[in-house]
Amino acid sequence: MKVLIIDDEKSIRTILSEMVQQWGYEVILAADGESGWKIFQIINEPVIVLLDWIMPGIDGVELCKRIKQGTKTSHTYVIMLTARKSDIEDMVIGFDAGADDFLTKPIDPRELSCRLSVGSRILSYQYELEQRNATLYETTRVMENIMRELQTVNGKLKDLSMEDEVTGIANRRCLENYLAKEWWHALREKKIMTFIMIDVDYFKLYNDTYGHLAGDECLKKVAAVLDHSVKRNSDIKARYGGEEFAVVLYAADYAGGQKIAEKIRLAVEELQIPHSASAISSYVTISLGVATMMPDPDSSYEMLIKKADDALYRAKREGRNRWIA
Ligand code: GH3
Ligand code: MG
Ligand code: MG
Ligand code: MG
Repeated sequence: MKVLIIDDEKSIRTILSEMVQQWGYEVILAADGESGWKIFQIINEPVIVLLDWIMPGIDGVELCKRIKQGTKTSHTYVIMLTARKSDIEDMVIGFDAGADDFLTKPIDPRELSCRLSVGSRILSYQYELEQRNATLYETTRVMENIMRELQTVNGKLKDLSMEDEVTGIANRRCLENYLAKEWWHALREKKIMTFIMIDVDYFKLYNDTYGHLAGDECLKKVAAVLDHSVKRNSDIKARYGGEEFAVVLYAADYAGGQKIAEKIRLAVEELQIPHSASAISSYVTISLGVATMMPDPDSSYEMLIKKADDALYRAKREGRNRWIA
């Protein structure tokens, strides 16, 4: 631990310095307030300042104020040295200036030793606390950065998600991926692709009557029907958007596609989800458009989707709760 002794009297500096050094402290001497202040400013570690009260130029109280207003306050323990028998008023002035402790001249070595120990103890404690705080601060920064990274990653993962959040079946992105891959697969293997576009009938009225949450529940039930009705791994069932779903069958023939469409239509009807506002039934129903294509180099799956969409439109026009192929 460093001890900075600032006193204008050479004899006192000498006596203090000898004692303090003998107890294992590292001593730095200053002969007046001005040089004491200069030296203090370049010390960058915990230091106990033995500070004479009465000095020409900058006196002890003034210097104490400067020291304690700086940023190194917690690294600095100031013991004021006063020549007078310590009177309360002086003490108040000194403590107001930021002094941590007092010693009255002539200085008793035993008292000085004790007070230095106290100062040293407090400084070490404060220093350690500060180091821990700095570590804590650093850790917090790191944690904050990690949290930010995690959020970005989460966002990216969400963007990459292949699942529809409401119904749990495949989402539009997943369907597009499937089509992009399986279209070429079917082209190579000369297999038929069947696309079934599905739309809930009068679903706006359903929401208006039962509320949006009930609407979501209804969509989950319809999705579950698709999930149960289409089982082959080479097929896919997906939420296409809003209240529209799509089923793609790989290598199903024309009749097979229609059979699945009817199976799905019937299964939804048989759920008997009440729909009092529907113009065609007292239950929720769906309309389906079925399209079939054998991929060739001049066609694309977009054409298949368009065909299914057109068929769905006709199913709607022709009365809903039906499939058109
Ligand atoms: P149509 O028989 O002609 O299909 O009539 P429709 O009312 O079903 O069709 P429209 O396209 O007018 O309305 C679709 C409704 O689906 C409107 C929208 O509020 C609702 N919808 C879309 N996505 C969701 C969803 O995720 N949850 C709920 N609850 N409703 C949805
Ligand atoms: Mg003096
Ligand atoms: Mg629709
Ligand atoms: Mg609809």
